[in-house]
Amino acid sequence: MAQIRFFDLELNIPGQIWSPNTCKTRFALNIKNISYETEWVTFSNLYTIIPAITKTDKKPTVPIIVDLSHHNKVIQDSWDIALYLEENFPDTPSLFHGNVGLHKFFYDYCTFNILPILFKMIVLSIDCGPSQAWFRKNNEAKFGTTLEVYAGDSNKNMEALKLALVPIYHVLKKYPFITGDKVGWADVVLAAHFTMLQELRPDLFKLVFAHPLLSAWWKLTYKYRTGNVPASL
Ligand SMILES: N[C@@H](CCC(=O)N[C@@H](CS)C(=O)NCC(=O)O)C(=O)O
Repeated sequence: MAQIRFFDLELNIPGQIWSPNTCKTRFALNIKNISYETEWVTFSNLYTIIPAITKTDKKPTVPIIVDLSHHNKVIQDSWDIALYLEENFPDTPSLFHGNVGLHKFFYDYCTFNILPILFKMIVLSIDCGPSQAWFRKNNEAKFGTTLEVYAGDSNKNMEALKLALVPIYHVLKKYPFITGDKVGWADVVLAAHFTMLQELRPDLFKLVFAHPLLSAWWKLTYKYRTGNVPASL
């Protein structure tokens, strides 16, 4: 039996791994070699499925996990899940390597400086089937404008992304991983965000990952993103 039940978000392609927040939990579980089973929810049904499990009045979001190996404990939010896994699975590879504050800083850096640009790049490519009208209405209310206006100018988005990636290139010039010599939470965060771009705008992903430092790092993180070692290794 799996140790963890993990709730992920499905668009219109069953089993497509794309969501930047749920990928953080998926990749963290992969790094830690913790076994898990995936339950898929959609933008429409997460509002009924998730509160029935979390039993809180917190806004329903994914990821959540149910820890089947620790009395079905339920945790919501990718950051809280990472902290929980680190504390409750101490014999597995570390996500933070003793520097949790630094990882929180990088997590926030990406959340505020990289994810919003990537979201603009993909927002018009999200196909969530029956939830499409809900997705548009919900996000247009959140952004206070149409999705088309929010998406903005693609050249400007690309320039902004290049600028936001500068400190990351500086790290990757010296170290194989963002975390340093070992993979860690910082790599999880960036890989999760770029998985969204790869799945929803592969053309833009190709352009960004033409950079040799990023493409070398992407190959190194393959097994943590997929839970597999590539056949060529
Ligand atoms: N801070 C949360 C954010 C979770 C989040 O916003 N998840 C999105 C999916 S990527 C979601 O559940 N959205 C549902 C909605 O906005 O209604 C985390 O890191 O887990």
